[in-house]
Amino acid sequence: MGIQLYGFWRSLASFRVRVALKLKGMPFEETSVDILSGEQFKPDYDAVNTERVVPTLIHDGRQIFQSLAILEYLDDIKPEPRLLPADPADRAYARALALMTVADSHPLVTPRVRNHLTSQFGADSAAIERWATHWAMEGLATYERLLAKRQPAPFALGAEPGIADICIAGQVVGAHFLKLDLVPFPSVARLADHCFSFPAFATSHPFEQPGYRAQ
Ligand SMILES: N[C@@H](CCC(=O)N[C@@H](CS)C(=O)NCC(=O)O)C(=O)O
Repeated sequence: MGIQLYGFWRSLASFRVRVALKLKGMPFEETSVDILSGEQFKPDYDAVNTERVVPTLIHDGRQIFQSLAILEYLDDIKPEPRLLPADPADRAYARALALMTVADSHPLVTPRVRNHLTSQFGADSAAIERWATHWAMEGLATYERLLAKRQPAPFALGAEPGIADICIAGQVVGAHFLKLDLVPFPSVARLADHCFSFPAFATSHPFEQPGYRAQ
């Protein structure tokens, strides 16, 4: 039984898992769950992932969810090429960079947060855009400060791409959606350009997925 990914073209977390699978050369089939129309709440998907978010990876009859947990699972079942470095301090740094997107920045701009801002606080689409732009810029600025202290060479932790690069590239994908200028974030922009020169990153971009719709 092959690997199945439940994802959505627009989802940054699905992007992260697609890149990881492609870097590791693991073929997969993606099933789309339209999180904009509420398919994540349907009973069929609730049975797959009762958190009601994408992505979910199905492997060996197991349901694995949360993109960072999926990335680490993939490293466990297929260690090469490694997504996490072996050195404990480097592992901690890679996880820290990854979590800035996964835990700090991205959760603030998900559909459930945008919908809540609209339904409970009356935010219109312009206000939502300002909200998303603010948190996207905060994330980029944080990454810029960090990467300026430890310059990517050429990836965040050295010669090979890993979880940090995947998550930083995802933060830049968020900037692409918002059409943000990356000039104030030169280290981030350089790292992202390098990432997107690799097919695993480029072909995983939301704009390249079936179902992509321009805003
Ligand atoms: N921390 C989770 C985030 C999962 C998540 O929020 N996914 C979004 C798409 S990127 C989603 O399915 N949102 C549905 C919603 O907000 O209702 C991960 O990294 O997998």
